[in-house]
Amino acid sequence: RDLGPARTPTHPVATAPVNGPLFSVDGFVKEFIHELNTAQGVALARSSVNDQYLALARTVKNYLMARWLDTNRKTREAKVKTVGYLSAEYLLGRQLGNALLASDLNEIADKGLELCGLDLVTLRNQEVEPGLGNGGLGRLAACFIDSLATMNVPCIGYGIRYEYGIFRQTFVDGRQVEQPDTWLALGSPWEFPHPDASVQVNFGGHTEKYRDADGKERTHWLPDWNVLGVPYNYMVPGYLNGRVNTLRLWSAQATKAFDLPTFNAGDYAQAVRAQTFAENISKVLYPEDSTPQGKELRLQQQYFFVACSLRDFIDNELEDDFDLHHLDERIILQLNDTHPVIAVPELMRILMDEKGFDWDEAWAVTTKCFAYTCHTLLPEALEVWPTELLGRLLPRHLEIIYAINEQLLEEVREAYPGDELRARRMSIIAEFPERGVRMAYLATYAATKVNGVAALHSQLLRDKVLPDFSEMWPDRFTNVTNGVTPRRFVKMANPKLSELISDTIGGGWVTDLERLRELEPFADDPDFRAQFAAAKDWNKRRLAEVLRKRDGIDLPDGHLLDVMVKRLHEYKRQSLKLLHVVSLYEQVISGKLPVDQLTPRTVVFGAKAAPGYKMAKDTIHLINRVAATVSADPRLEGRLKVAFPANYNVTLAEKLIPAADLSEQISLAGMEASGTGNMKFALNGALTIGTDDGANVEIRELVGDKHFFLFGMNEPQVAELGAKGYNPESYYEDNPQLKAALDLVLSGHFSGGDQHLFDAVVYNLLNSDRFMALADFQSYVDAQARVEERYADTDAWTRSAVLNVARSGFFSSDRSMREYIQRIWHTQPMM
Ligand code: B1H
Repeated sequence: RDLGPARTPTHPVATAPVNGPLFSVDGFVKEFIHELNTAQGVALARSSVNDQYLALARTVKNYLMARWLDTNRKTREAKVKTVGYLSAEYLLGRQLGNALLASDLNEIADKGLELCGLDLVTLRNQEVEPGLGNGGLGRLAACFIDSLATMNVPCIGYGIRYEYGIFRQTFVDGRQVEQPDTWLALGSPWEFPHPDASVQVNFGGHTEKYRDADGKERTHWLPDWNVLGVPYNYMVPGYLNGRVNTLRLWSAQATKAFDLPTFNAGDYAQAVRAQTFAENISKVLYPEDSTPQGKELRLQQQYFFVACSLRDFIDNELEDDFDLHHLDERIILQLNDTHPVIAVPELMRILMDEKGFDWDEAWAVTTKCFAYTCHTLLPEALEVWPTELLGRLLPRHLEIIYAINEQLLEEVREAYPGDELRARRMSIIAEFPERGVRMAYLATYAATKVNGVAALHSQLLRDKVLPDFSEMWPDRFTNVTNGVTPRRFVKMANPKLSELISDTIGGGWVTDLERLRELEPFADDPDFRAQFAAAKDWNKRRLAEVLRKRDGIDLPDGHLLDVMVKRLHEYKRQSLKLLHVVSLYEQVISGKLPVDQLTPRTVVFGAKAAPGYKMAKDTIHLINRVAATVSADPRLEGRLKVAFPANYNVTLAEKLIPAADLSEQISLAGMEASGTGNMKFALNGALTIGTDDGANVEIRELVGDKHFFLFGMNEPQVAELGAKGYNPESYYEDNPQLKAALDLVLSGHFSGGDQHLFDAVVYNLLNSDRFMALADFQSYVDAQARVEERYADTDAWTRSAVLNVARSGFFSSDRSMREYIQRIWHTQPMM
């Protein structure tokens, strides 16, 4: 974009960026009323809560603005290496609370609003969270950019500004019904659109060869359609450090508003078709978690944001005369899963076709600029784009991918002469079931580093998903265990616990989470434990209020709060949790278990199912039916309750996780790459019942076996059982407790007598049970008995909970970022 010649303002006010006069309550009130009057155009007396929220958001934004402009200027001047985080998802959660926290304005805002007769909590609750992600992968991106800003590391997060984020889940007769997520409807105060900095993105067409002035053969892409990418900038404020990084999300727009001749001819609908078509690209987030569907629009989204981002960085972030042979000195592009991997051939294309590099030069630069994170082990989650589709949409990129593959295969054949099978296995081009591009292989071949997201996952990645690559390039593979930001998920979400921690060990833990270790001795201090338990109780009461208002759900007092919140997926095994609930219930109503021996327990589920994932949706339906039946049955005397609040999201997580006693992390071993919810629970003093999977392994190692309820097969045992031949029905036949639970579902007890309503779920477990829930059932039930035993001893439970907090400091995303910086990115914090 043309910024024109540099300006040297003569008036002193113009040289210093604006800085809101917010250092006092008075200054705050002035600015807030000013925003309300001038931006919203209303008087305080006539303003709506939304007006007030928007004015408050702008007031905080104004305060951060000087720091943002300053950060940008300093980073540009320093010409340091930047992290370009490429992610199709950012599950940000609400912005206001985080911005207030990062700028230390909570107290001032609270007092200032009170003087206006307003209440900060009410205004904060007005914000609709930007749900621009599905689950863990998108939330991880949000935690990472928070940590980088807090650690003073230059980073631009690049992604898509979906007009509709993850769908809003509602239940109709217990079944999931999706509503569009209209997060922009009431105005979005956190974004800064820059239509003047739009970039063009091309699609389709064909390629041509030609000879350049030096007689070298070159290729030229002649696309046949294009769209504009409009950047929307978001602030990413560091915690109390004055740094504000940028998240740049792209929105698609038609290059031409409409086709005038067609319009003049009277065909209005036809005249605006191109516009609708273009704008579809950033219209909606694909609501698939872990199972990409391979749709054309999705490939368009992927190329769209990646092309915008590379163009933006090269043209707008680098100096005009920058020598791109040294691009790796200024950026490291982190590929958040395979979704942005089309950036690899895009950079090759730019360097060769636009900048005149020859192949080897371009490849040398490209391979230094990318690093790749894999987030899965499920084969169906590994993206393979049909060459037919890719070639139609991006003909030049497909050519480049073929050429990359030729080079790869040549290297393989040289390293392993005669091993043609190996070459075929490692080919980026798959031949079956149709010809397709294996994006994970392309990423692995092009990247400086490839990492998994927990120790076990990284090991399995090497051994099972990419064994040939890891054999050929062992040093390329590494692990960085995921983390979560302590700012949002402890300090903000759990103010009472945070206060207790800060009163006990000082406030340094918020940016140095390992300091939580200093709490260890206090696990044995009855006074500390009492305060710790009081914070948990406060969180439970707060949750009860939220669930009552939000969902009409009553949370009973004094229950063990047992929480399973995450996307609904068979491998995560919500059905196993449900079988445990049904089993407890069945034992009571059949008289096998006296009701007074039941530990009073409320089980909370939160889960969205991908709209096309039938088994997941049926499971939701069953959970809701069980919840209704169990919670209403007087024979349980209120000692067992199941609650399933709809539309689990970041906002609800911030209330649920701090209140939980028990964290359910029960995926089949070897299936959950890491998990990050597991970390949030442990840091908020919940005990985990979990399998030896993902980051659970590391949580258990750190908090200690005694303070973690392990159950189920480990990964080698799973592999062994699979190899031997798994027969789920034998577990049903051999285990009367399991049989009784499944039979109760089959009897129609939860479905008003309909004996077939849940056949799909039950017979899937009995006949196939791909994730071996029945095999782990008994072990799970036994572990739950150990949970109840510990819970009965309040002191012992609280002691374990304190130790979970004290020993989980490792799971800060600051630590994850430190590892990426040192082992993968080789970037420096500034100052
Ligand atoms: C994770 C995904 C994912 N792994 C495809 N893979 C998607 C795959 O839209 N898609 O097509 C969306 C998401 N998400 C999760 O990443 C893992 O299951 C978790 O175990 C992990 O904690 C998280 C962050 O690394």
